[in-house]
Amino acid sequence: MKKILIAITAITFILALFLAGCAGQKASNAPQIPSSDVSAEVISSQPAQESAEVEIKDFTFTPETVTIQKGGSVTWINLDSVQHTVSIDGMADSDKLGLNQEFTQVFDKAGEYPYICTIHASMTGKVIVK
Ligand SMILES: [Cu+2]
Repeated sequence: MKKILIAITAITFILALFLAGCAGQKASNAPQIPSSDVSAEVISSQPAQESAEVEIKDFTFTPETVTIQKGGSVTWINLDSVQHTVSIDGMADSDKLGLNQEFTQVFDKAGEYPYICTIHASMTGKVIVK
């Protein structure tokens, strides 16, 4: 009985692979959206996450803009040996963050929150809360 079950499982598996192969072939024959459009779509339609992480490295916030959902949080981590801050206008101001130090802020209201590093005015970023 066990052997039969194994055989059925194996056949099902092979059949599934075969069907997947056919489907793949069909898809490649069908008219396709140019791959450049696909990647653009992926970037623009990236769903908002509940939380995000921003790396501070080489005097840059990366990614410069993050989109999160209401109630989510953003955590910044400083990967520079130089100190930086995360100063969100009218909301929060991290202390000076040393190497590998983190700062987390929760965002309860939808909106756009530009922020800067008060030590290096050229360092800017934005949190979009949806
Ligand atoms: Cu800085």
